[in-house]
Amino acid sequence: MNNKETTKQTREMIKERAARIEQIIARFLPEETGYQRTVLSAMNYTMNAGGKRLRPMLMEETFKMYGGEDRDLIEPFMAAIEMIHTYSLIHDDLPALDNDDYRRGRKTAHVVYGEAMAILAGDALLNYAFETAAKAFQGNEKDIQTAKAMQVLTRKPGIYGMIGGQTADVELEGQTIDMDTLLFIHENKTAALIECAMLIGAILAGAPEPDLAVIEQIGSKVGLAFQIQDDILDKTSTTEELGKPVGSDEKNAKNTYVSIKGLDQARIDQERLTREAIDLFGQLGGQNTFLKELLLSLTNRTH
Ligand code: GRG
Repeated sequence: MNNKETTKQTREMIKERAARIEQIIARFLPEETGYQRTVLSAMNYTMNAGGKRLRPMLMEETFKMYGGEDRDLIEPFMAAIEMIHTYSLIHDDLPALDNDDYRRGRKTAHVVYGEAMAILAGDALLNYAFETAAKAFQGNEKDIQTAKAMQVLTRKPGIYGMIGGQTADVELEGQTIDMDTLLFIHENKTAALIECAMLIGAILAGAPEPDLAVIEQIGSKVGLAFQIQDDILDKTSTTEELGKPVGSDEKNAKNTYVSIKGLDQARIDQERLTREAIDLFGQLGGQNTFLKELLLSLTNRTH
């Protein structure tokens, strides 16, 4: 799983899946018509700017791991989670928050559409995500699973998840914090959405109840590792490679894994967490080799 040949093959598989996810997302985006077309255009502008599409990919692969086949169930949720993620990026870049001008290699929504419209586009994407996910209800026995997936989609990005973490992150900027507080921030602002993606994939495929707790733990470790890598790249990468400004954390006096533990320890912990996540797959009923390779590839991601 670690040799170069597999890595190249995995990279190609990731590219192929991301391209298919682009097509799925495109089918769920709103038409830019009517008096509200400016906000619709701002939503689509950031949704269409690319991005790795990691969350829908993790959702789909977890779904497949449990033999999920019904595309009408999974695809609305795949589009929905990318909408929620994209809303969080639009709001995170606003002048009142990180005040960043570039994202996904493009000018940010508030630079192109103005601050008011960017706020509305973020709000609209969050709401439209639930409108989109609700399309998975089919009026049959599967609706019980869909309702359970919907509960996860409403909770993990909220005050007991992403918004909760973001609140502490913003409020504690410039202050010295301990590791437990940083872990609260990272677990919630970033890992919660990764957990959300994987849990929904498992639930919609009918995974056994005991597996869900393990999936949540995998998502938590992967999410933390993912945020540590984000902190590392903000320090070591370039704007061209990342498609967003580097040094944003320092500019905003952010507490990061790197600022507390240093680069070397951050790298060690990030790899350890990924390894622990992969090991947890041994406790699951389902298996998906590509999913494990995808998670491993995140340890050396460059953007
Ligand atoms: C409601 C005012 C208001 C703000 C909310 C919740 C929130 C803003 C922001 C969430 C926090 C956040 C942006 C965390 C960062 C998570 C992270 C590492 C994002 C980058 O994800 P990638 O690398 O991005 O998957 P792409 O562009 O590839 O999709």
